[in-house]
Amino acid sequence: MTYLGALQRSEPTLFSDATTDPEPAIGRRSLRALGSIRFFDYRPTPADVRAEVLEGLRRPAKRLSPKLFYDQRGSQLFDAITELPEYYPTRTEIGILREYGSEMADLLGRDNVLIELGSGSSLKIQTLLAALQPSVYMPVDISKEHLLESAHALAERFPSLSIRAACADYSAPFRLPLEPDWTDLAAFFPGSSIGNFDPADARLLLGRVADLLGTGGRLLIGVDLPKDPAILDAAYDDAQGVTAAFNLNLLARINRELDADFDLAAFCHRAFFNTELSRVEMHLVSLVEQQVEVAGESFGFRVGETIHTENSYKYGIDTFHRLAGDAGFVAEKVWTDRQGLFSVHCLRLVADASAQRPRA
Ligand code: AVJ
Repeated sequence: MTYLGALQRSEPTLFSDATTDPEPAIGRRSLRALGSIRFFDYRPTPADVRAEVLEGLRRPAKRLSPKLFYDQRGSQLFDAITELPEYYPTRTEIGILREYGSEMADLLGRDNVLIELGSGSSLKIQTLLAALQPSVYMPVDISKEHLLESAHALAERFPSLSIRAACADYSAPFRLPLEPDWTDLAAFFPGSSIGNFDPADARLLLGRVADLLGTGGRLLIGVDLPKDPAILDAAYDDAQGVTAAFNLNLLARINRELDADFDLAAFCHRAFFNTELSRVEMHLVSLVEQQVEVAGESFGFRVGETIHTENSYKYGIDTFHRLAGDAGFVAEKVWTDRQGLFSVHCLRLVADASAQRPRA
């Protein structure tokens, strides 16, 4: 198996083990009528998910990766979060994309292969597609059903768009269904999903994106800015309890998929801004002393003990530029909203980053 990197484009048989689903089972719409969607499945296996969950729960400070939020239900709950009055990032970023879209397209280049990491519902890209006119749009997301549904909805709105959807976990080295002769690549990484990685892992991920793009490649990336902790606390602990349901769904998912017996009523959602580390943390707090069985293994919880489920780092503009610089990117332009809540950066890869960086 070859991962993202220099070898990738010169190895034609690379993706022969991907499954291309000719007619995904969502509704009765015919693929042929929708133009071109191809689907590639590089999802983590159930065994991978089990191993990762058990590893996280065995730690003295229990943790679970935020990528585990996004099963079908979790993706729906996330979409509901993006519409909450308290959750400013989505609407703020979309406002920035609407306002400066044509300028962004000028910098990113047109008629290229546009890769979106964490595409979710592919709503944001729709504000840019008319300006960007990519030759291929490649959404990458870990949530299979969500990715398929979004690709179909997009194909209906943009019938001439060529779509290659890849279901993959980009938090580790990952593959993409690229063709050897595709040389003009650009990447879009919205939503401040980069904030889910701690800075060292964020550097590694940006480095993998750099390897993929090659010198001269452009990355358009959304980054949430540090701000009044009261705004952040509300954004991650909304009055309607949607974020709490999103966090607790992680336990419901583990119950469903890993034969576990988490009692959802025995845990509660906690979110707060950690000023020192400039990150919002989300935890699930055990309300009682309890034992939980997961895939045949027993885990003890003390009263008040937590499972750390998410970090969402907030980077000032200069701090983010230094981080991206470590992966070989230079800042071409940064846009923010008028209130200074959120930023969108256009970065350009100045040199062959793989030559400069130590390999992970
Ligand atoms: C998907 C990483 C952008 O960190 O704001 C929203 C996820 N978690 N509410 C974020 C999330 C709780 C979100 N990102």
